[in-house]
Amino acid sequence: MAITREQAQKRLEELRRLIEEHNYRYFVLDAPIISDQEFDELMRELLELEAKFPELVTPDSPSQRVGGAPRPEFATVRHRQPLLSLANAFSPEELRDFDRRVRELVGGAVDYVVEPKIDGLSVALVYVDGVFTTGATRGDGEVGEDVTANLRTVRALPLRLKRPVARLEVRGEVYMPKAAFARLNKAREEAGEPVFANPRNAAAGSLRQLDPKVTASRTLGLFVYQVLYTEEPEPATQMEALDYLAGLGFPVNPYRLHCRHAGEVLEVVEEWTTEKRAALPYEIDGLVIKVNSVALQRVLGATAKSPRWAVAYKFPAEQAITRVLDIIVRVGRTGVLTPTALLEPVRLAGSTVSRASLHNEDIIREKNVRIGDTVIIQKAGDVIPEVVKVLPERRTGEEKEFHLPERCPVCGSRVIREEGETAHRCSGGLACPAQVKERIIHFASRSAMDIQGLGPAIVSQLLDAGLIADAGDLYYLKVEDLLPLERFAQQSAQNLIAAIAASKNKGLERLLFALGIRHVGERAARTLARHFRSLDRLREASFEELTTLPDIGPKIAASIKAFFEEPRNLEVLEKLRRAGVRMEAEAESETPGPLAGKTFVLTGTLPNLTRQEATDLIVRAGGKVAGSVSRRTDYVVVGDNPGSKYDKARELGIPLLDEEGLRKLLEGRE
Ligand code: 1X8
Repeated sequence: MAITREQAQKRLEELRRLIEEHNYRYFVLDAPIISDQEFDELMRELLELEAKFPELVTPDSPSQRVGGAPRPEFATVRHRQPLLSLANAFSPEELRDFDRRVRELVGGAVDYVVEPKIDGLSVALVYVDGVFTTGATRGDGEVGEDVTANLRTVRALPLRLKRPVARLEVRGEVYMPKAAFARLNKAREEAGEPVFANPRNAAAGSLRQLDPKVTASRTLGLFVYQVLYTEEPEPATQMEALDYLAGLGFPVNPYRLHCRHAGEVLEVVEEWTTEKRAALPYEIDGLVIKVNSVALQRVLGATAKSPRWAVAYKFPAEQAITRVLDIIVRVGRTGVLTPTALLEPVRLAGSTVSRASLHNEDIIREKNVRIGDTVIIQKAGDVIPEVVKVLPERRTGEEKEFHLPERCPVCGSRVIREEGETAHRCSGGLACPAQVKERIIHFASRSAMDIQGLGPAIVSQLLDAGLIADAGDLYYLKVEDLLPLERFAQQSAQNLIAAIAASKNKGLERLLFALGIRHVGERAARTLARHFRSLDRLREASFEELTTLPDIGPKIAASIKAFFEEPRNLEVLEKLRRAGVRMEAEAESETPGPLAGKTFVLTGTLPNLTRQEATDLIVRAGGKVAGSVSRRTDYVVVGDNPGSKYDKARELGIPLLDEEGLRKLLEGRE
């Protein structure tokens, strides 16, 4: 039955209210009353209705939480009042000093509120008529970045307040929970991407993404703790302000303590330092102590940098001293080598620690960690212990410097480090047991060799049974090998063997992609296949020749060279060749381009074409572009201010072309 626009409008309003209510119960109150499936069902209905009536989508619709279109850069937002930072107190004595100053300035007794100091990123949120309209980072305190679209993806953030306050501005902290931080860093380490040093950086990195979909994929939380502006009567105390914010639907940290005097504050601080902190699912780096009365806050005012009515008490970092017994190297499934320190076991923040990540060789050099060193360790984000510093005064002279091995500890292939990267990688991707499973899954995948029926589970089974050790072995499998395995019967075994055999003729382009040469995606594989037309020619290509191709930059070229220099990879290629896997491109069925078989060299600036455009035109017409002039060069294309290639061409008597001459050739006019 067709639904009218009016009916849709009404149902949409209802759905939005329901979904946000359940969102609130789940993410703010932590007390859901419906199942995830029921919630998904409401969301699905909303999305379907909005798809039918796109003009009815509103900015406060829960559908907007999935992340909108990426933007080229952030707009800046000037804060209505500066978002100040807090002065720090590093000891109970400094807290007493703070209290003494406050009492002197106000001339009497003062009560305080103590709140956890969330290790995240400060944001200012603006609501107009109860609807979330703008959110900005703190920035330098005066001007921040407009991250509204990213903030919408934070589930705890109310898109609509429980009451339509005409205008409301609040301050809060966006953070990444400890578990989400650990998960994110693990994935990044495996992917060879730099890890975040702490949850704060991870939260900041996630919120300052130009693509809101990336933010949406990260788990972020929010606590709101300050009213910057409201058109309603202002709360008289910080305790009331927190109740006020909670009443509007904001997530407010449940740990807030009213203390009647500094003595109580110190007791609370002691309790938090020793026990409470470690039990929280998010990182806090201290406590915030605020004068409770807003009137007294006004009296106290602020210095240029921070309010006089609040202070941040910083916890001492949880550290321990131990010894580095050894440094071992793990190889991840993408080939990244990660050094890990094996430690003399020691108690730290509620658990026994016996290893610490050293991340990469740069960090080992920077901290100058040697095997045998006595070190201070600490738990970053209370999740991954890390080495803070070495105690050089405890050295005996027996300590040994550590270097990452030149050969992969798992397969013995050469270890390489790409320019501009901190990660070291094993270059024997095709044969390295640490990586081989992922490699084979990729090799068999749909856009690669497209071997039907060879998914992750079967690959694991074949590896575990010792039937294959690399992708080359697939082509030597027989039906009888598979029959004893679980999940295989005569028919399914025959099907798989047939699918493997059929993949031999998928062509060079797919093969090049399937090999999983780092940085060689489908596009680069196509360019390489069209240009070189055989695996052997590609293997012999110089770095120079590779980089003259469109889409092939120095990074890809270096990675191709490294791939073919690794004997373990060549062994796998040899297996593929002997099995009859086609390693040549098909004969072009189309008529050859007008420049087929001709080699060009470019020098100088052409009037209407960039170097890349000229290269593309020549390659597309079947020609080749080389980096230097030799007797085998057919034409040199000369622009303004040509270099020594021009002189060389004249010396060798190679025909010269200007842009117009090149165009004539391309069009077959000459
Ligand atoms: C920073 C923070 C404050 C609070 C919690 N976490 C923070 N990171 C709070 O007041 N509950 S206040 C603050 C600041 O003023 N710089």
